[in-house]
Formats: sequence, structure tokens, C-alpha cells
Amino acid sequence: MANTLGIIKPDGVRRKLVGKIISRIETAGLIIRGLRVLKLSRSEAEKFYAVHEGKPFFNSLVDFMTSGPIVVMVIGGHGAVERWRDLMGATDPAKSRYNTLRREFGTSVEKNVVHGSDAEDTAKVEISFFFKEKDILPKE
Ligand code: IDP
Ligand code: MG
Repeated sequence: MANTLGIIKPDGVRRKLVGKIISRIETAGLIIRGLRVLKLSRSEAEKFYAVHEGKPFFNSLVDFMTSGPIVVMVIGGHGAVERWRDLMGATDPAKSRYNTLRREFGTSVEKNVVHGSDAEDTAKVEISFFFKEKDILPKE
């Protein structure tokens, strides 16, 4: 059993896709173990995406991620990191497979609706960025 961090980005919340996206997570057999709605400050967004600092898209990404509320989720299940990335699709919606969230709902390589951790170690760090241990449903 693993946990990963999922985010419904401001474009997804703005377009009222929260229910649809959570429904897809549940249909895929993954479990919502933690759930919050919040708006990132600029410094929080810069810290969360620190790995991309200096890249040409960094400032625009921070603008976008602070442009409205987001939904952050702890998504659990066997192989949750890979399964959530599979359900999301590739970073660029135009290059994502059919039946992925980014392909269906993404509008650009930046405004791609969802975030997912890329490995179990980064998932742990990203989950602790948003959730206290007591606010995460224990793994059974
Ligand atoms: P990922 O979200 O698929 O893991 P990363 O390379 O980690 O992709 O990039 C983080 C986020 O930064 C992407 O989800 C997207 O919103 C944005 N991004 C990545 N590459 C570009 C780009 O080339 N142009 C604009 N935005 C980008
Ligand atoms: Mg990434």
C-alpha cells in the first residue's frame, strides 16, 4: 500500500471538475485518504515547485498555481504513485493518451488540471507539505 499526492489545479476547480476527477480516482480503485481545499500563497507555490526554479516556465507556473483555489488529496492504494500518474496522463495534454484526465480536461502544457507525485520518496515529501499525519486516513 502506497500513498501519493494529487492536486486538482486552479483550472480544474474553476471549471468545476472536482467531482468528475474524484469520481475517476474512485472508479480506478484508488482511495481518497486525505482531502483539503486551499489557496497557495506565492511563497508556498515557489517552495512546492522549487525543483523547477530557474526554468523558463517557473514564474508563469507559480502565477497559475496561485490564481485560485486548489484541491489537495492523499491518494492511496497498491502502486498509487504510478496508477495516479497513469490516470493523469503525460504533462502535455496533447501528448497524453486517451482516457487520461490531462488529455480530456487539460488545455495546455501548463494548464493541465492535475498534479501527481513522481515517486514514493517525493510523494512523502509532498504529502507532508499539505497534511499532518493525523489528517490522513491510516493504511489498512
Ligand atoms: P508533471 O506535472 O507531469 O510532473 P513537471 O515537469 O514536473 O510535470 O512540471 C510541473 C508542472 O509545470 C507541469 O505539470 C505543468 O503545469 C508545468 N510545466 C511543465 N513543463 C512546462 C512547459 O514546458 N511549459 C509550461 N509549463 C510547464
Ligand atoms: Mg513533476
